[in-house]
Amino acid sequence: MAHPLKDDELHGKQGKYDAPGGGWQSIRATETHFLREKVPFKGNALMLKINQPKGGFECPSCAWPNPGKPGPAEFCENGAKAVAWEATAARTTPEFFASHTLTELLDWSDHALEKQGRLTHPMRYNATTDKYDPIDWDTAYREIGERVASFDPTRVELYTSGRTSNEAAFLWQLYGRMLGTHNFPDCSNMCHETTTVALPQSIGVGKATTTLEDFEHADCIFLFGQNAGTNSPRMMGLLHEARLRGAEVVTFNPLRERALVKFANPQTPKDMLTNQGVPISSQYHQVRIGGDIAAIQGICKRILEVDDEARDNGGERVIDHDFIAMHTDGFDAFAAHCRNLPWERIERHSGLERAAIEQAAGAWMKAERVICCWGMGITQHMRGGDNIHQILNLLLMGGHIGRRGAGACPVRGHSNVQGDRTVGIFHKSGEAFLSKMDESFGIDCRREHGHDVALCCEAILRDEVDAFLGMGGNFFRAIADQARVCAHVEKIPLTVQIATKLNRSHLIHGKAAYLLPALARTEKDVQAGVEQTITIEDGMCNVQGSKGALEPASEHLRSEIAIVAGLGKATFAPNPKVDWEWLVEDYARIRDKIEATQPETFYDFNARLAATGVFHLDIAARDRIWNTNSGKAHFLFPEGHLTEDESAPDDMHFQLLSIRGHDQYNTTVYSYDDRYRDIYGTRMVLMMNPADIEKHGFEAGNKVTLTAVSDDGIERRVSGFKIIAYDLPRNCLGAYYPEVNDLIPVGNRDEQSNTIAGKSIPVTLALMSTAEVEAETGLLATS
Ligand SMILES: Nc1nc2c(c(=O)[nH]1)N[C@H]1C(S)=C(S)[C@@H](COP(=O)(O)OP(=O)(O)OC[C@H]3O[C@@H](n4cnc5c(=O)[nH]c(N)nc54)[C@H](O)[C@@H]3O)O[C@H]1N2
Ligand SMILES: Nc1nc2c(c(=O)[nH]1)N[C@H]1C(S)=C(S)[C@@H](COP(=O)(O)OP(=O)(O)OC[C@H]3O[C@@H](n4cnc5c(=O)[nH]c(N)nc54)[C@H](O)[C@@H]3O)O[C@H]1N2
Ligand SMILES: [Mo]
Repeated sequence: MAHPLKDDELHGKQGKYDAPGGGWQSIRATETHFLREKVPFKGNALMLKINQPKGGFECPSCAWPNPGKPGPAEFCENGAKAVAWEATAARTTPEFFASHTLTELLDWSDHALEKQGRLTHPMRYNATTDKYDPIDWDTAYREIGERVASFDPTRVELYTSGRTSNEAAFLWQLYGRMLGTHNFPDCSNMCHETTTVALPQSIGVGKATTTLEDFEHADCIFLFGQNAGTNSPRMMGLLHEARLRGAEVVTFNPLRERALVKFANPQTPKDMLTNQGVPISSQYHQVRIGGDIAAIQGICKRILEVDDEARDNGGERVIDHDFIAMHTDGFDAFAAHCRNLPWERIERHSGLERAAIEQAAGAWMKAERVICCWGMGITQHMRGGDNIHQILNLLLMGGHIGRRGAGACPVRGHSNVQGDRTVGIFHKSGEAFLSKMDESFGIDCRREHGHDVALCCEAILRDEVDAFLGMGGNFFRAIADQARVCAHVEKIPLTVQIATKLNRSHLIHGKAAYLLPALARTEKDVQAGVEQTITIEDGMCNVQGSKGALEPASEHLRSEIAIVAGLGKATFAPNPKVDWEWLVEDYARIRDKIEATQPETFYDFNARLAATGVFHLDIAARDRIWNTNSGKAHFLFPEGHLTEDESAPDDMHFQLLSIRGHDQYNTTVYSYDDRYRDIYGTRMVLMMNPADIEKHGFEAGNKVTLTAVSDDGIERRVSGFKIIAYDLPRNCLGAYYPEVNDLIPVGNRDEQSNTIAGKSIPVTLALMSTAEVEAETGLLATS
């Protein structure tokens, strides 16, 4: 690529003097974050309890699984940040709320809000003073319960963020179903819902078919749209090991993510002595944003070419035809589609050269065991489901499902986002589960489908929501079309947020509003005199116990489970089959109920938990049992797509992707630095290809306004982003989430699953005038 800037002037550069991902900087960062939160780090017993199967707590950060035999310090830099952030010595007390109106707090940054520390008291909004006042729990339960019970249940929304335990999530959906709602917007609707919907269409199950052990046997690992170094750092150890034993790692990502280029494993003495690290990706393909369908079909085309040639010349076949014949359907149509695709189109749509795609196909053809991993770069697209189908086609062509060392590995986000869905947080639950719920609790669950995140936002926009209750998370900051949706929230009669720290969603409130502080996962949860264990399910389907180790941040905190029970008791007339207090006294009783509603999945739940502390849920596709309509795995592809020019890249607008920085957990901003991308002290940057900067008459350092391209006639723009030169494909831009969320139309989502398309945001750019920049600087100076 011809850059007007030299490589060493690029942000995120990866020249030979650059530090690898991980390494000493990672250890130093871990200590710094503990110090900042005034939590002692050296010899900290807390960190020795993390991710241990019995008696330890599960890291509240990502969903990457624990190894079979966890090391004594089984955590990563970003897990440590999450723990330090939760274990902070800082407190957001009633005195804090007494001295700030919510209007005033709205001007604070996300970082400043959460930095106040842990919430300590239940609070109720006072419209006269525009402040939160303390309230006692029983009054809060009673007032909320009475209001909620008075509404039309189809106008009540129950949001869930993925840190919630299985037990809390199960009671949460029970609460909703008793009410008569099926509106369960869930953070997965902005995340891996695409996977949950598309993967079963291909192979009959919506979860990973791999275990960690498979990674030890893989010859070739594809990484599509996933930044493991920041978002699932414990995966890096496995990739590091895979490379050292000669496996190929083939990455498709518009950005050169530092840890995927080179990584020094903090657990490996040699890496730490030299601070050199190991090259992680043996091939790095900077695919155009949204270009993965073309890239993967190109790989498949190449594989077919080689296989056809072998067939004609009596050579060794590279496609697993026996597997295809026995286990799949749709192959012939897919093969014909790929054979007919002109290379010119593949190159244009993927942004990759034919030779690069052939090289990736070469790695696949050499390998006996292939794993494909993917993250938000695949799911958060208008054609996210099609993306996933193509990844599965690539696996199915080689019979790479149900084989040791091979499989499909969606890398999930929140530590229990997968489990929340498994136990029943779902706006489209099926009859089998609902009838068991009815039977177990003597209720009558609503059968019609309810709202996911996108439908909930649209209901808010139509002023059709009477109550919004959030179990964790930061809904009003994480969603698309933020400004538009938030402008309607003041019309909602009741908003309730259950949280650990203050965030923007607590300031954007309904006419009546409550903020209820919950125990965090790192904290001891004592009920009826006994320390309780909760469970979570990681991204590879392991269900495990977690027991907090710290004293609670405040004596007034209640567990999420106790809070739902408190609300339940205050909302409903007594029901002999739902004894809320009895359930809270011993969380094993909730697990028994989970088992009763899903006996095939959770048989012997408590016994299996007690035996080993962790068990793997059965995944039929691992045994080549395909729970699809036809009983076979399916080759699926979007008919017509890529044969027309409708979505070809053009020069008129840019595609913007929104990503996480290294010092961030979703809407939680730990600091303004992103070490891996060489960006320090600010998040208001726009990553842009140097040749595009020049072509459009900008200069690095210019401040610009981004305007969304959409056909609904609504103007969406965000300003104040500083252009930085970055190594990413032409016509592609990168910026941080949630800073750009105002730009994303709520209608911009995956066609099949409704997942917000946070990685394909068509935008145009305009230079800010001097007056605009000055006005903005003035604003900053006064806030
Ligand atoms: N420390 C930390 N850990 C986290 C989180 C966090 O915020 N901080 N968040 C958690 C959550 S909820 C989630 S869902 C996960 C998210 O983890 P990731 O899935 O890694 O999420 P993103 O940061 O959004 O990064 C997506 C990656 O996809 C690439 N990408 C963007 N568009 C495309 C495309 O069109 N094609 C391809 N091939 N690649 C593309 C981006 O360059 C980026 O590297 O992490 C979880 N873990
Ligand atoms: N543009 C764009 N938008 C995106 C994304 C993107 O990549 N780009 N990513 C999407 C994705 S993948 C996701 S998952 C969503 C995230 O959406 P959410 O899950 O709603 O957001 P978080 O930022 O994870 O929520 C942080 C808050 O959770 C609360 N919290 C933390 N721990 C606990 C706990 O143990 N209990 C309770 N009750 N509360 C707790 C704290 O108060 C904290 O402020 O954002 C989505 N939005
Ligand atoms: Mo996520």
